[in-house]
Amino acid sequence: MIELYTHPMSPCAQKVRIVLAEKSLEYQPRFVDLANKENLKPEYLALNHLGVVPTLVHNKHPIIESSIICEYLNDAFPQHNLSPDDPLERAEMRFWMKHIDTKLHPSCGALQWPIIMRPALLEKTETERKALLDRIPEKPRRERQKRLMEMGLEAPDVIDAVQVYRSTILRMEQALGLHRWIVSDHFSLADICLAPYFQTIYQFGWEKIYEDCPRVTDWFERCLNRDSYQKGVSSDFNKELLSQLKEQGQIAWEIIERHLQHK
Ligand SMILES: N[C@@H](CCC(=O)N[C@@H](CS)C(=O)NCC(=O)O)C(=O)O
Repeated sequence: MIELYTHPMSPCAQKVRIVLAEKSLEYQPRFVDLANKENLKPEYLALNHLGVVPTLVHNKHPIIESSIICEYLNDAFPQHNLSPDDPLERAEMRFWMKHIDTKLHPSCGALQWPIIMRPALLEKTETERKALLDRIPEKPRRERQKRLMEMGLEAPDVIDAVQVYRSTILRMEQALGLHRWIVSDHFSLADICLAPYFQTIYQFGWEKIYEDCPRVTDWFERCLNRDSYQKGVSSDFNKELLSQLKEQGQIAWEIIERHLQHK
């Protein structure tokens, strides 16, 4: 029995959903309302003390941290292996996964959160907002959300985020010149863990950020066309939602473009 605590727009939850689909595993999705901070309720914190999605529950054991969940699923369900046999390639895959967790993920949050989550919090009173944000368990995340709450896309975090995205894209372009997928000619967890961060670009219509990188363009097209991506990610984005996100993305693009030029 597998349960996944998830949110449709969470890139870390999307990675896990792609792995589940690659492995043809059935699971029970449990929606966590992040905009209303359901992730900070005691019953959720009892499962995941960091108060974030995703959380996988397998045979009643909660497993947290998206990259660890992806590796866990790959180990527990060995059919259709998503990790290279070669130790060097496996190390390279883990390097990408670490880069994603420590750098690309917070960057994606800085770009996406002001557009997706901030509006719901703005509807609350200042006291309610403060009370909710004060409950975020980890200090760096708490402080960052407060900055993003106050300044939106003008927060300093957003400048760094755009630069991290851009340098990641350039490194991917190099890697994809050497092999068909990120770490070898085989699709791996490195591709799975990167792809959702390009969903953010795609849903907001920010593809200009990699328009000079033909290999990255082709790589994302190939990810997008996989059944696992369609099932794990695209199925949550209907036409209406996509056109609403594109509209919001267009407004934000002006700021992103300005940050791209920031050296
Ligand atoms: N390192 C964690 C990061 C998880 C994370 O930041 N999740 C976000 C959604 S993508 C979340 O739950 N945010 C809720 C919040 O910040 O209040 C992982 O990879 O699982």
